[in-house]
Amino acid sequence: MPESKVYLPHERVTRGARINSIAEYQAMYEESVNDPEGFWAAQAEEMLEWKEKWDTTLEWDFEKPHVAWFKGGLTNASYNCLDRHANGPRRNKAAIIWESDSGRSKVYTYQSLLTKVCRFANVLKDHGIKKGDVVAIFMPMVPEVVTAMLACARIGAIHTVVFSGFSAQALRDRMQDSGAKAVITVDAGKRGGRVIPLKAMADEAMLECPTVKKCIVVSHSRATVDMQPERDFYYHEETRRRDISNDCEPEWVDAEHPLFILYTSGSTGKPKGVVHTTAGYLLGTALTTKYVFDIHDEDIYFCSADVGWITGHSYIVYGPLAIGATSLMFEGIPTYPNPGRFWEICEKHGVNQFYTAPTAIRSLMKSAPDAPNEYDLSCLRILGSVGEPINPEAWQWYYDVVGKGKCSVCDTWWQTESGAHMISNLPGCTPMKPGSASLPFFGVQPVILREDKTPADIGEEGRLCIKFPWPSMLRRMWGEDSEKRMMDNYFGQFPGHYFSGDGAVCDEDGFYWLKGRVDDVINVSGHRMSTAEVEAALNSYGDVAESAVVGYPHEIKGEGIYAYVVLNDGVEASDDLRKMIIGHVRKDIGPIAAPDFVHFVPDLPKTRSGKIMRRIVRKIAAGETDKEGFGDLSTLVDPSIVDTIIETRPNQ
Ligand code: 7RM
Repeated sequence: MPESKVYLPHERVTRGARINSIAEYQAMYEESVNDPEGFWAAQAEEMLEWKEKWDTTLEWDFEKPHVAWFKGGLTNASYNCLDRHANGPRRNKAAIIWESDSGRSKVYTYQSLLTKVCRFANVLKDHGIKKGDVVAIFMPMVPEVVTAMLACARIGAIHTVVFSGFSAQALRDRMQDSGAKAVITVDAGKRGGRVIPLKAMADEAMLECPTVKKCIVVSHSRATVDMQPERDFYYHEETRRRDISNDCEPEWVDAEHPLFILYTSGSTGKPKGVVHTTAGYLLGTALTTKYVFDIHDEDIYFCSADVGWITGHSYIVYGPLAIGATSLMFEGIPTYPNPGRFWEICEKHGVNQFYTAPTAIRSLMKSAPDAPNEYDLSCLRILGSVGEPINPEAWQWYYDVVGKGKCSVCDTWWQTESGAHMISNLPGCTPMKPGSASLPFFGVQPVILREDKTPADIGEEGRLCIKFPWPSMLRRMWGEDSEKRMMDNYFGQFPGHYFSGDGAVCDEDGFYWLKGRVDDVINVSGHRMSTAEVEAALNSYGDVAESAVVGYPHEIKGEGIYAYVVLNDGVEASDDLRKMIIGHVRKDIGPIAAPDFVHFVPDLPKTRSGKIMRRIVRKIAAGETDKEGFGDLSTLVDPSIVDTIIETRPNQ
């Protein structure tokens, strides 16, 4: 491991921080792992409000796997995020500040958000949605997306937010898999000045989703849309109805009642529906928001993620609102109308905590390295990073130029499945080593294992596993065979442990260094993408015989998508065909899955058992041409194909 610089938190961050000495962190961490049930029970009492207390704090068996926290307890996520603040001194505090693509902003107080949520919850009930029903949400970053999520939570319906950058077909797949009863969408989305016809896409998806009986449309862009009678209703018309009440008693649900499903990519072609439950998830997001971002009551917190991803769920909506913070959400993109947009927002609203992804940092560092100096960023105290390992250059720019050397950079490692931060420095106490996510959060027990399941040594790379349950962890996979899929994906590889899919090293100070995915999942601009999923899309194109997709190092995106494509006999490779194939993947999955490279090859390097030798295609994609480093090629059916592929590699 390279010798790294170490930075101590600046005195202005430490002063007033909830935890400002490493000894205090250590003591609390020890307590959390020596008596996890006692620790989490105390936190659950302090951080959440309960209609009724739970019977058992924890049930668990990682061999099955089975995990339940706070069973028998009754609560409601919407109540915890809204009512308890709206009924107290935070009544008129901003819950959500919404900044539009074009630079307008709107403020929703706890009180006003509660009323909106109650009215919309009543609308949903009126349309037949009840506890346990699944509601798909296909919306961009408009304020109503928060209302929609919390309205579902209020009545015990399970939301499944589908990223608005996905295609109609991706939406269809997720609505079919989840058995959604309704979909909430907008007429059209606006991003970076572009208009995306979301309602029309939902229409296309609904053609093949017989379970979806209702579609509620938020009017956002004044776009004309087709409205099908009995099925489609406008949000503004429904929520303004005179027979709709301002009050809606929350549905008190068991702690383990599902709060939402979020689809994420695994190593197979089909996205998995990760199920999160109410109390544990809310507790995990609330506690991490409190300690990792050290949010105080007067702070303004800005997370630049999209609500279509777990980061938006946990750190725009549930975590911040559960602790009564002000959460700023931004409709647009970092480079429109110019690459100073984030910094302009930070200045305009006096942002204290800013949370974004390394890919955005790299892109802004490259396109406008001095832009942060043109704005007053003196309110910033904490700079968060998430989605992939942050490279030391990007870390340094974030720390020096954005943070002026006076902010803590918090590198937060976690996953859709973990629900909340797992490994991160705490801003007021943990020394920062650029590129290391540093130390485990309270209650998190990581271990690094070798492939033979024995523990790796200090400094030795292995697989990052977790050996004890944490409240915000996924509970199951939506759909059939949940236990088997949980075993296959997470608990089967290292019996008795949750396996994250990431490689990592732990150094002599106990700091964790993440090394990226060790499975067939690639990380493109912080978005998880399964290579098998992109291959399935490529293979469904008529002229394509087969394909192999791998990630390759990309300056801005972290990893780019490199596709090897074998065409059917008699089909000529051409630039037009390449464009058509890329267009097909965009339509099938969405623009984020479009290959950066399509390399037409006569065949793929396959072993006698028919497996594509992935390490070879990975190396060639990364630009390696020296076969010496390729390892043993003798098991290939036709070793000469390797030369052909190297010779035909297009220039980047
Ligand atoms: C939150 C999120 C999860 C995968 C995970 C890692 C990678 C995320 C970091 C990171 C190194 C980080 N959820 N990852 N954060 N790697 N350092 N701080 O991204 O489900 O979409 O992706 O992302 O590989 O397994 S996710």
